[in-house]
Amino acid sequence: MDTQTNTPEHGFCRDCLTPQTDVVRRCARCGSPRLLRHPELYRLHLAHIDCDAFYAAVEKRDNPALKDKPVIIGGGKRGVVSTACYIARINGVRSAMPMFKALEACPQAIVIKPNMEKYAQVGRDVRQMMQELTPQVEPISIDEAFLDLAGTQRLHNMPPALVLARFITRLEKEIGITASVGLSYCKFLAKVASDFRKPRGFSVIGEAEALEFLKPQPVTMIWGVGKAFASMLERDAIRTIGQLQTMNQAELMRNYGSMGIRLYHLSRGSDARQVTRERDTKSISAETTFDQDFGNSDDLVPVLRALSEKVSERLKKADLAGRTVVLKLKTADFKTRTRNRQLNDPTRLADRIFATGLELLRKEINGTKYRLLGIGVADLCDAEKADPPDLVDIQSHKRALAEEAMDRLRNKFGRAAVETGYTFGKGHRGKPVRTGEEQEPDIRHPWERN
Ligand code: TTP
Ligand code: MG
Ligand code: MG
Repeated sequence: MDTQTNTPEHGFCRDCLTPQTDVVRRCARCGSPRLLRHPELYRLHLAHIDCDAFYAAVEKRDNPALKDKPVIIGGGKRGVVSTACYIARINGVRSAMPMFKALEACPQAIVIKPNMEKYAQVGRDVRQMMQELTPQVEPISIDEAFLDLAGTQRLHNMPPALVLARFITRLEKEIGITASVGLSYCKFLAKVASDFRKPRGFSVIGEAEALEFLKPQPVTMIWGVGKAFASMLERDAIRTIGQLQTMNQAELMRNYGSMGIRLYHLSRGSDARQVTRERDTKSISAETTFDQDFGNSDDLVPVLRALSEKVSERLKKADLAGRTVVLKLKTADFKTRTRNRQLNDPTRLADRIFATGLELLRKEINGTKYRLLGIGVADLCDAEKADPPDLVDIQSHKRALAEEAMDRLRNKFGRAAVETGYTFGKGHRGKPVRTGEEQEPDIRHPWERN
């Protein structure tokens, strides 16, 4: 496939992904009119993906009888529309509209109360699929994220534009909802593009056309220009981005302070913000509820060791490390105790997590019986900053090296290949009644957080 030359007529079919080298109206292979062409199509790699009428789409997926009906998700405590499907939108229903108004506009609408847990789960499923495309995924809310696909051509054996189109077909088939894609060279225009032809849109804004594209657009298209700021600009008779393009930076700064700098750059399609991968996971932990209560170290320590290894494994997989070790215990009478200790340097090593956890645990072994034990790390950061060679504690450095060797063996031969003295033969690993997973990052809209 010739995906290197960026000739304007090159493109592909969004339904069957077949390359199109002639300017035709329909795909030669499947007949679909959904063809995508753009001179910069195979060069651009920064994308914004946003699901279409997200909550409503999930409800329609789960009840096919709703497919061709106007559906409104809302009601609940605040009595406003959370989202309306596109059929209801044709009738004038909008997000945040009071429900009585929405029903005036569209009396035949079917109103469904939001099921946040379900939407959050679908949001996580979508995000996980995104992470299979690139580690550079930055979730913005429950239904949208930025993705930087730079350098992924070799992994996927196709350019980012095609990877994205394939992703959308997978989303429709496997998750059962639709989304729109914006592809550009910067975050600002990728986001603008994804909003451009909803639903099931795929818009491309290239570098060469950015200035011309932005010229006639309203100032509200600029990130951070809300109603209040727009009316301030309106007082100065500024309505379009084109007008901002004619003003210099000093003038904009004089009139609008720090916002002036943003107006200057974004109006010219210049946005240097990088896609930063998701790092809002608060902590990574693992816990076990026993099938009987335990109070002595012989029983508790091997479990602590096994859980520390699990936490370390997850940290290593996510390329993260944590500075605070947190021990959690639940007593036989269901009281929860958490104890934590901050380390000098962030760690991702099972050995350090275990050693710190053990110090904390020793103080709690006093005849009390526990039904649950957990260990985790918080204050997460990049793995690069973790576990610097410890000049004072040579032993600990040696143990770190040994652990890395153990990891390599485990990767090669499986988890059970290497047992430490603490867990060997204790058999606790296979026995947890319930095991807690790491905390999920909060990808809800700010207004959904409490
Ligand atoms: P959006 O992506 O803003 O909207 P949407 O997915 O419903 O529609 P679009 O096709 O235009 O992207 O928000 C995602 C979800 O967040 C939405 O389905 C419901 C929720 N939401 C609210 O609860 N209240 C609101 O005011 C908005 C805008 C969204
Ligand atoms: Mg959306
Ligand atoms: Mg959204």
